[in-house]
Amino acid sequence: MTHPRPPRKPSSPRTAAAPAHHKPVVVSEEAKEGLGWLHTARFLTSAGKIFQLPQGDMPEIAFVGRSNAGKSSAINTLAQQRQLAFASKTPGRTQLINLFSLGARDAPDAFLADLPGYGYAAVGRDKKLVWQKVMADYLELRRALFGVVLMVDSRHGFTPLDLQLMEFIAQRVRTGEVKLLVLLTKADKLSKREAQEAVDAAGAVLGGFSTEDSDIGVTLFSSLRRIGVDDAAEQLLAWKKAMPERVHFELPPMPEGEGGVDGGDGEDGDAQDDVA
Ligand SMILES: Nc1nc2c(ncn2[C@@H]2O[C@H](COP(=O)(O)OP(=O)(O)O)[C@@H](O)[C@H]2O)c(=O)[nH]1
Ligand SMILES: [Mg+2]
Repeated sequence: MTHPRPPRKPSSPRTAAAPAHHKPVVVSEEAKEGLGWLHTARFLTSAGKIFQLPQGDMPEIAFVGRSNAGKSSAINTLAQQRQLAFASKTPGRTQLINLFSLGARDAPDAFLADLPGYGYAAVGRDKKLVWQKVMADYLELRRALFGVVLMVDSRHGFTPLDLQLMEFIAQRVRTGEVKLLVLLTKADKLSKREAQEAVDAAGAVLGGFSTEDSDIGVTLFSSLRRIGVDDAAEQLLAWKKAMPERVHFELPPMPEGEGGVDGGDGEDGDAQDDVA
């Protein structure tokens, strides 16, 4: 299998993101196509353990971020579905990885993985170690991981846990094996100047991961005001177009018992994630 060239060069962070208060009137064809693709997202399975996820060569895009960063909202906004992703409100519930399929129903072309939010204030050291293990296992086992979409609250910038996550993926990001898109979320809360500062600060962090081969993007984002949605959709479509031709894939049988929809917790998509 050949590795396709990244669609976009140079691969340094795209700091020329749309200004926070700019409402685009014209939507590019790429953004439309990207949103159309993302709209096909449908729930496939949940897994409490990485090894319960379907194996195969399906390219996967992982959504990661600190609890409350706006990850569920971003997924719902990009998929244009109100309740696709939701936060569990039940304390002590096993943290789940939710997997969604993208593309035609009979021929999915990618997975979207919603990984557990991290950094929940009430979580102690043990839970943090569990999270680290989950992330390490995920990155180890998901060989077909194609890209990571990292949600960072634009008001706070990269937190220590975000930087830790970056270290987990750094090697594969630097080689371009894993692409990275950083959404600076809740950009509607920032003034123009603060928005620019947020973009600059993120660019400075991401510069440390940028190489000739890397494919790293950053954009201001707001689910509330639809800032950066078209940008993100364009970027994800570019990823889709760069995905390798799949050799073979069949959906394996669903794991018994564990997993399944996080029933009953999904009514309030705004609830805060919990890594308990
Ligand atoms: N102002 C603003 N608030 C947002 C935005 N996106 C999410 N939120 C709020 O931030 C909180 C956490 O959002 P959620 O998507 O559940 O975050 P998650 O824990 O990362 O999945 C909720 O109260 C949301 O209403 C946004 O674009 N703008
Ligand atoms: Mg959530």
